[in-house]
Amino acid sequence: MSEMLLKEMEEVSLGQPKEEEEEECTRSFLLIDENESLQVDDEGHFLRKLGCSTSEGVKVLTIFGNTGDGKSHTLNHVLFEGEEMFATSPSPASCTIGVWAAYEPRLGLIVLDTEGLLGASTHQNQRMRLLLKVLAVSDVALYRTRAERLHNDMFHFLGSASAAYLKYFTPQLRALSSRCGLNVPLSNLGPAVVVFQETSRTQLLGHDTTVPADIVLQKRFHDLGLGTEAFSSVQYVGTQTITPPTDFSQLREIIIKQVKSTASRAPRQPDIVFSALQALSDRFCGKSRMKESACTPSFLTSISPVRPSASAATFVARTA
Ligand SMILES: Nc1nc2c(ncn2[C@@H]2O[C@H](COP(=O)(O)OP(=O)(O)OP(=O)(O)O)[C@@H](O)[C@H]2O)c(=O)[nH]1
Ligand SMILES: [Mg+2]
Repeated sequence: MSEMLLKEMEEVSLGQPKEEEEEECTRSFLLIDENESLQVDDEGHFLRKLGCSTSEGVKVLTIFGNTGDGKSHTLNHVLFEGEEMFATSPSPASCTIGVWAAYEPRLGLIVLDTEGLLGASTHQNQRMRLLLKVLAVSDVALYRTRAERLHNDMFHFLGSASAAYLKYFTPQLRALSSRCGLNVPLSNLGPAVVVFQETSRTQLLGHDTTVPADIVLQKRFHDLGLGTEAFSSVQYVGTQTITPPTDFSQLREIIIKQVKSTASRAPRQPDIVFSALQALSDRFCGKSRMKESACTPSFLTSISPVRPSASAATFVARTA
C-alpha cells in the first residue's frame, strides 16, 4: 500500500550539496517566513538545508508557546546538547519570527521552532494559520510554558488547533483510514501533544491530588468546552526550577519515547514532509472565503480551502 502511495510523490534528485549549505546544517534555517511563504525551492533544497538524505525515515517535532517562554532554548537543550541551533535572545522583542528548521540525525527528527504566541505581531490570524500548517505535518507537538499556573490561552490555542485540524483534515483522514484498512479512531492519526510546564514558585500539576496530571489537564479542556480529539495523546511534563539550570531530563526521555514509538505512526521520507508543507501552503492561503459564526475561531475563517485533496499527502505519508 505505502509503496503505491509513495509512487505518487515525485522522485527527488539530490545532487551534490553546495559547500555553503553544508555549513548551514550546524544552524537552523528559516523554513517559512512570517508571511507564510516557504523559503526553500523544492525537496532537494529542503534536504540539503537539513543535511539529511531522502532514504532516511524521519519524524517531525514542532514547539509552540508564548514568546519569550524559552521555546528555542528548550529545543537547543533537549535535542542539541545546548548548542545554539536555534537563536535565542534576552531582548524584550520577539526573537523567532516565522518557522525555523533543523535536523537531529540520531533521532531522525526534523525539529521546527515557531514564532511565539502573544507577541507583538499584528497578524494574529495569519500566525495561527501558519502554526496550524506546521502542526499538520508534526508527529509531536511540544507546548512550552513558564506560567506559574496554566493559563487559559494555552488551552484555547490547543483546543482551537484540534478543532481546525479535525475540520480541515477529517475527509483526508477518513479516506486514508479506509484505503489502508486502519481500524483505529481518527484521533490516532493526529500528532501527540506534550505540554511542558516549568515553574519556580508553584507546585506542578497533579502534585496536590491523587488524580494524574494528564487527567487534570484534560479536565481543564473539558471545563472550557474545548476538545483535543485531533491529538493522539496529550501528555503533561512538569519541572519546578528553584535553583537553575532547568532539568530537561524527563522531557527529553518522553520526547525520545514518542519519537521512537511506532504505535500510531511510522517514520516517513523527509521529502514527503516538504511535499505536504507545500501542498498545505498552496491549499491554505490568506484570503477569507468562509462565513464566520459565533463559535468559529477567527483564524479559521481566514483559511481558504482551495484544493480538497491537496493535503492528503500529509496523511498518506504518515502511514507510509
Ligand atoms: N538560563 C536559562 N535561560 C533561559 C531558559 N529558557 C529561556 N532562557 C533565556 O530566556 C531568553 C528567551 O528565551 P528564548 O528561547 O529566546 O524564548 P522563545 O520562547 O524562543 O521566544 P520567541 O522566539 O520570541 O518566541 C533567552 O535569552 C534564553 O537564553 C532556561 O530554562 N534557563
Ligand atoms: Mg524563539
